Amino acid sequence: MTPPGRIVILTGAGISRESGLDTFRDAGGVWTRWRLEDVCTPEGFARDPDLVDNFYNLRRAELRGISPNAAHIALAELEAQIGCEDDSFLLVTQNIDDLHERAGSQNLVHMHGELLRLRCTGCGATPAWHEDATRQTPCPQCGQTSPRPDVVWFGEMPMHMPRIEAALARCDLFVAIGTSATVYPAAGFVDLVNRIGRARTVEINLAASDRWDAFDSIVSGPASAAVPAFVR
Ligand code: BJW
Repeated sequence: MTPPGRIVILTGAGISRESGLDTFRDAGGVWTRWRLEDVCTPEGFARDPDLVDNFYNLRRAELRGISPNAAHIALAELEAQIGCEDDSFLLVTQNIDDLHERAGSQNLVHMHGELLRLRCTGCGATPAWHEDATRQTPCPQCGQTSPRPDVVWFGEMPMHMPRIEAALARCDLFVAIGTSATVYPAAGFVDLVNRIGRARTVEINLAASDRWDAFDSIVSGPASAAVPAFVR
């Protein structure tokens, strides 16, 4: 691909599907096995923190023994090829897994947080965390035992929004990969670009998302084939 200028890539659970992680809303997805009200809201955490710890411990365990796929690698190669000074290439992921990092991506933001970090509700530190967490897990910074997953639940503000919105407003190409576009604000990024930006917009997905008609073009197919073909 001839670099078209500034690029913002948005990824969702579909990009990690072929690495072995379930999506949320497809058949057999995470929300068919867990009630999101129980494990993905501040209210659910207040009601039963042990259940939420268990949910994220299982999700953390799923990361062991899996690898980035060709889609993650193609995005890391694209970043290396065009550089990322001043967010000229910004990878925004909704995913809390670390597969983009493992593929070599550097200029990325996790707007829904990171599975391999805890957040201390006492001092706010977000230490790296690869083990099972319990209610007795101490914060390495302040020693308090009040951890929560460093993830964004429904009703909470996604992370890095000013930086993301600034990049969307001035990019030349916006590509959404493997996301159902049901969860806001990410689902509305294409509208923001269409309203105040200038970018060409492309959706890459196995099946058309809820917002397919807001994009200039659609690429259908599994991410591991469609993303390398698109970026090369
Ligand atoms: C493949 C593939 C392959 C499969 N190749 N593709 C009413 C209207 C509008 C908004 C709201 C509303 N009521 C409430 C809201 C707000 C709410 C919201 O959007 N709710 C909707 C459900 C309606 N949003 C929030 O609360 C957010 N916060 C917020 O809005 O704050 C206020 C604010 C105001 C102003 C500005 C900014 C903010 C927070 C949302 C937090 C979401 N958290 C989760 C969990 C994170 C931690 C964890 O993982 O446990 O994030 S929920 C879950 O959904 C996770 C995902 O990141 C997110 C999106 O899912 P994703 O990635 O799209 O996955 P799927 O499964 O939905 O789709 C997979 C796709 O892949 C499909 O399209 C497949 O076809 C495709 N696919 N295999 C390519 N091989």
